[in-house]
Amino acid sequence: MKNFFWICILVLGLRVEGQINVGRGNARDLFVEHCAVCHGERGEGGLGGPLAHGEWKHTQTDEDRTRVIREGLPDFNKEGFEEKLNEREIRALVIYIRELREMAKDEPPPRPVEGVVRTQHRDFRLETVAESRGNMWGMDFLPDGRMIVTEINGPVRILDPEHGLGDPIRDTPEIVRHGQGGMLDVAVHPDYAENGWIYLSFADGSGRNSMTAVVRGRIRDGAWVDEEEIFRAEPEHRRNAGVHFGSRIVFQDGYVFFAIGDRGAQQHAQRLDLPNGKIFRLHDDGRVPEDNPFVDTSAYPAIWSYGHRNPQALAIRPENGEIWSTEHGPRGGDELNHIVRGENYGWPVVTHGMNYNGTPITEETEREDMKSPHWHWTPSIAVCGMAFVSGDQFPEWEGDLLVGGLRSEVVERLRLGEDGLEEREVILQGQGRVRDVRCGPDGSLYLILEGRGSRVVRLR
Ligand SMILES: [Ca+2]
Repeated sequence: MKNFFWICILVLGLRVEGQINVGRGNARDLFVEHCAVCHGERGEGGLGGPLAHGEWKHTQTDEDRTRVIREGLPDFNKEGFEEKLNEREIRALVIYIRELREMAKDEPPPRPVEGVVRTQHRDFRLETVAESRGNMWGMDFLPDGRMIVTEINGPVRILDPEHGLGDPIRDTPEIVRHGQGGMLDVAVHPDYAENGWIYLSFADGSGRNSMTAVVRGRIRDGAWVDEEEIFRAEPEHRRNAGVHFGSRIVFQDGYVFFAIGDRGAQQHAQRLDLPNGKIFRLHDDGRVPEDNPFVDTSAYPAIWSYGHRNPQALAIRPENGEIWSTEHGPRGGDELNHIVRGENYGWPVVTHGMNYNGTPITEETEREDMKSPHWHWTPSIAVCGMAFVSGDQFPEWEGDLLVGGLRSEVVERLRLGEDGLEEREVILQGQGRVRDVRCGPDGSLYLILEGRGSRVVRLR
C-alpha cells in the first residue's frame, strides 16, 4: 500500500513536470485564460503592457503583484480577479509571470520574416524601413514620399525611406504620458502642398488628468509652428484613467474626423454631453459644421456618432467615401463599423464581449435602435490600425481592408460584402504587435510593428 502511494505521487509528479499545478489546471492555462487577452500569450504585451520584458510599472514585489491580480488597477480599467481565482491560483500566476520573464531573456527580439510570404491572391516580402527604440504609434505621408511618424512618448519625426528617422521635431505639443495615452496620431492635410497643415492627436491635460485633443500646425526648420486648436474637451471632462484614448484622424471633403475612446467610463459613451466614446466631425479649421447631427442638442456639437468603446482606426473607403472604423471590444467583441451620421454604436448597452475577468457586461448583443458592427471578432484580435488598399501596387487586393491586431500579431485582409465579409485571410502573423497599417500615396503598404521598440515595414 505504501509503495502504491509513492508510485501515485511519482506519476502525478511526472505529469506536472514543467508546470505549476494549482488543482484546477496549471498556471499556464490560468494565464492563457485570464491574462493573455491583454498581455499576450507569452506576456509580450498587447492592450496591456508587456509582462515578460521591460519595466514593471505598477508593481515592485510579489506582494504588489498578488494584490494587483486580486484587486485590479482601477486607473487602468483592470478589474481584479478575487471573485474568479483563489489565493493559490493567484500565487501560481505571480510565479508563472516571473518565469515568463526568465524565459524571455533568452528570446531574440522578433525579426521580419525572411523570404516570400505566400497568400491567397498575392505574395509579398517584408522590408524594414526604420527602427526605433520608442514605440511608434501613427504615421502619414508627405507628398514627396517622406512620412511623419509619432511615438507614444512624445517625439514626432520625419521618416525618409532612404535615410531613416530624423531627429524629433522641436516644440511639438506637451503630452500627458499615462497608460495608453501620449502622442497619438498624425495626419497630413490632403492639400498639404498648398497649406502645409499637419494634424496631431494626443493626451492633453495636466498631471494624469487628460483627454484626447487635436491640433494642427506646420513644420518649419525642424520646429512645430503656427499651432491652432481643432478640438479640446472642457477641462472638467478630463479623466485620470490611463485607458481608451481612441484617436486616428482622417479627412473627407474639407472635414476632419477623429475619435475618442470611453476613457474607462463605459456609460459616458451613451451621453451626448460628454466627449468620451465618440467620433467627431469638424471643418478642417475646427469650426462646427451646421449640419452635424447634435449641433442643437449637445455641449459637444462636433459629435458625429456615439456609443463607441475605443476606436483605434478610421479609414475612408476609396470607392464611395464611406468612413469605416475598428474598435476594441472588451474581452471579445472587437468591432468593424461603418460610421454613419448620428448613429449609436451601442457601447456598453450592447456588445459581443465580456469583462476581462470573465463576467458578462450585458446579455444583449444587438438592439433595433443601435447600429450593429459590420463584423466582430470574438475572441478579440485586439484590432488596431487599418487601411483600404488602393493604387497600382497591389491590384489583387484593390478595395480590400487590411486590419492589424495587437495581441494577436496578425494582419488580416478583409473583403467586404453587403452583409459581413466575402473573404477573410490572415496575411501576416507573429511579426510583432501591429499598431498601424497605411496605404501610401503610390499604393505601397506600410505597417508599424511593436515588440521591444518598434519598426516601420513595407510590403513589397
Ligand atoms: Ca458596438
